[in-house]
Amino acid sequence: MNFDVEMKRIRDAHEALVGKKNEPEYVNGVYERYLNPVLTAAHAPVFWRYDLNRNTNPFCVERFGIHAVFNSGAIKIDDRYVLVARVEAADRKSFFAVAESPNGVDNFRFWDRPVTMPEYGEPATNVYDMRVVRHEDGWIYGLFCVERKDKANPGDLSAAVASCGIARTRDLVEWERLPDLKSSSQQRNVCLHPEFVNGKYALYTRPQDGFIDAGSGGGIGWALVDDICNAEIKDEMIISPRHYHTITEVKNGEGPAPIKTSKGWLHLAHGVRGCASGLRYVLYLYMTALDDPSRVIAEPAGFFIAPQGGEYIGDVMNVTFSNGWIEDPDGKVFIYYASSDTRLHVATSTVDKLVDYCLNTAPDGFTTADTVRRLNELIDKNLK
Ligand code: M1P
Repeated sequence: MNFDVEMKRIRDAHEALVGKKNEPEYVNGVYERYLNPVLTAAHAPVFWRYDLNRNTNPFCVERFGIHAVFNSGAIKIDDRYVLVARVEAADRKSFFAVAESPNGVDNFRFWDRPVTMPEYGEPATNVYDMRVVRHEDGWIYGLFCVERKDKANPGDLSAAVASCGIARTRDLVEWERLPDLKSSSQQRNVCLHPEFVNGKYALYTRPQDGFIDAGSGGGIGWALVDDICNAEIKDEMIISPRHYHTITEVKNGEGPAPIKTSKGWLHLAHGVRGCASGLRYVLYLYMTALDDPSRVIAEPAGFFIAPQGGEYIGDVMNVTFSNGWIEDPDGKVFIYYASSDTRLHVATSTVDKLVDYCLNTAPDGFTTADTVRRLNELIDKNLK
């Protein structure tokens, strides 16, 4: 093996992948799905994976394995589309890394170094799924899941505790870690509302009894906190509940911070149901009132985005998940969603289309009879 030839092959392949133009693939009237994932494990820089010194790596062996790049926070900084991705190393530890693109659909390049997130309290075993929010207080916040071993069950090596880590930054490089969210239950999928509500910080929460099971946690919650530097949930109410025989039967969770529109706050969330092949994660939209972001005003039945084709396949099958979207000043929306905990995709839409979808798609009637009634209503209208 010639070291230079092999290293050139690796670099050329990486450059071809990162520089590949992306095209919209599937149009359903609401959004366009793009053909290529925007981030994968293979997008990780060559110098993260290889020792580039021929003396210490004579066989050109990968020295650091990157397994997956998926659930990403998203934010527009100047003209750049910036993602704070969940990168999972071969050792199953996730960390955050920033990647940016000039157009939001391709050419995403990682910054040279991953995020070095300061610890709070007992060091986390794993961190992931950051919701990045530009808050009206002037800071950019990152709220993310912090996973630690459940010390109450020392014999069960899969027993873990999930809580919400909170950090803030001005540049996505230097992060100030704030105390983890205090909550009487475990928490995952917590997201900060971008504006103050009644002078307080507002959180979308997801209370859960166990690390995996939502249990008595009834759905997506809402809580106001006085001080983000010492955030504690005192009162929590469920605003997007789970329902029997729907896409949210097992659990659900808020995605990125909602987008403010003239007709209400637009939300993206995930719903989970169980089936013979395991859990199925799909994405759905709902809207809340402008004057009260905790009051649901529209919740279309069913899923908005679900796995299709190769998206079904990956480390954790049958999963679509999103914790990042970006709204352009002209109303175009870039929805970053991951498939099967393996790779990250983009779909594009507009605020107008997403609001139209929410306000003109009937809610779930919870019975077959109601579904057939809704279908007949449309048929009647069209055949009249
Ligand atoms: O594996 C699917 C997803 O599972 C979790 O989501 P939830 O808390 O709703 O079950 C998260 O670990 C998420 O990262 C993951 O994509």
